Amino acid sequence: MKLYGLPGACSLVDHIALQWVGKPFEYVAVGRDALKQAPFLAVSPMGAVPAIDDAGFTLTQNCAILEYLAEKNPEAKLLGGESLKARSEARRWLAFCNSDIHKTYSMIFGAARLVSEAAGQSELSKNASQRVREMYAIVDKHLAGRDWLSEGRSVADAYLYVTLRWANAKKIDISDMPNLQAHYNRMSADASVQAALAAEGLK
Ligand SMILES: N[C@@H](CCC(=O)N[C@@H](CS)C(=O)NCC(=O)O)C(=O)O
Repeated sequence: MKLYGLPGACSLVDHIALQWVGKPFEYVAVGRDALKQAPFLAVSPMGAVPAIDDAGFTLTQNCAILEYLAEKNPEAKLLGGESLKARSEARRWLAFCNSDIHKTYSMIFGAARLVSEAAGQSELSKNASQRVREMYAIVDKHLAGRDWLSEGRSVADAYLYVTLRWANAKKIDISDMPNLQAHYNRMSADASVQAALAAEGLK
């Protein structure tokens, strides 16, 4: 199994998941320029990470990859438990992280791709940051009195964690959200998370 990623990007979610699975895999860091060049485009037509290659089977789109890893390795309980309720709850928060939180960050990271004027870019970035905070407030409320988004630890927790690293980088203040901060600390203390970060040259 090969995982194609960019250090600290959303592919870190899959990297953490593979560490939780605990089976051998290879992490391939794709350079920014290589993303849009033919060899990688043959794997990922959007020129985006994550992508996996599992014995010749290539797959893109983060949720599809995470579901693939979960189905292939049921013993790792990557969907937060065995019950339908636990798995559905993990999928709910996975979708929220991927389709809502992540895509709003894409407007912050990619403001210059979407708007040409500097003033417009900074307005987009400011408003998207506020929107991210509103989404985090929903997650903070859900996490009250619980350790994980679903019944047990799941790939949704890894996704939330990766976006919270972006919050730090983009100075999005979550100091008024104690449950979210506790979740971030819980994930930071996880040996598999630390191993994935170290392998990507991060801390
Ligand atoms: N819908 C895709 C989005 C993936 C995505 O946005 N990847 C980003 C990194 S977090 C990327 O590769 N960006 C490079 C680019 O688009 O140029 C998924 O869920 O996998």
